[in-house]
Amino acid sequence: MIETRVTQLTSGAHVFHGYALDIAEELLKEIDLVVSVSPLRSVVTPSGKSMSVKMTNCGTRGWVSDRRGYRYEEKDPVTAKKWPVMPPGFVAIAKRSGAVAGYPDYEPNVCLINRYEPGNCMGLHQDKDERDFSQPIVSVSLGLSISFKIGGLSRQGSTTRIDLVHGDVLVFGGPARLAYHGVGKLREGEHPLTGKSRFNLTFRVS
Ligand code: MD3
Ligand code: FE
Repeated sequence: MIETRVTQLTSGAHVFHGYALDIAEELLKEIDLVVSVSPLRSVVTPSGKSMSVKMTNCGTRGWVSDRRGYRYEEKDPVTAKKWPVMPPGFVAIAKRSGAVAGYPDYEPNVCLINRYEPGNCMGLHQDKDERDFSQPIVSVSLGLSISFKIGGLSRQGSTTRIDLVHGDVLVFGGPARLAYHGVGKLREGEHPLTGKSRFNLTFRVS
């Protein structure tokens, strides 16, 4: 990688534009492998609403949601087996992204895979089900673009908006680790590598 354009969204939140472009096709093949073992599924929130985005996980634990709450589980409740191992391309992009953002020892144990189809969205929320907030979250966007919003530590207050495009990597550490964030509705479109969809990988230390 010869140069990386970086945009700071808020204190601790940075976009590394196109940082995963060189590995995007490998990541998409690896997503297919993970999904063939632990399929994408829709989940309900504790209040009983179904999330529009479909999701699965790989790594030593996985984020799950049902009427009982949000939590990490060692086994996939759908297959009753361990989650798939994190594929090598996932490990590579997570480590490279942590390092470029100033976290040279970053070793996430979980990757949540979200798949958006047109009309799907994710409302403003915090990621606070993990056990170590000193470690950043790395997010990789693949396929169709989406509008992303990030605010501060309270739901009220101003937000910053940016379009996330194929290959973008975001790193959220320090004060941004617990920031409110969400994405708008995925618009209709066709991406040469993903068709009518967007994938987001979020690497976490849980
Ligand atoms: C800022 N995913 O899975 S990615 C999520 O596009 C999630 O699928 C969105 O929010 C998506 O929890 C947004 C960017 C992102 C991910 C995690 C964050 C931003 C974040 C955690 C803390 C602060
Ligand atoms: Fe989130």
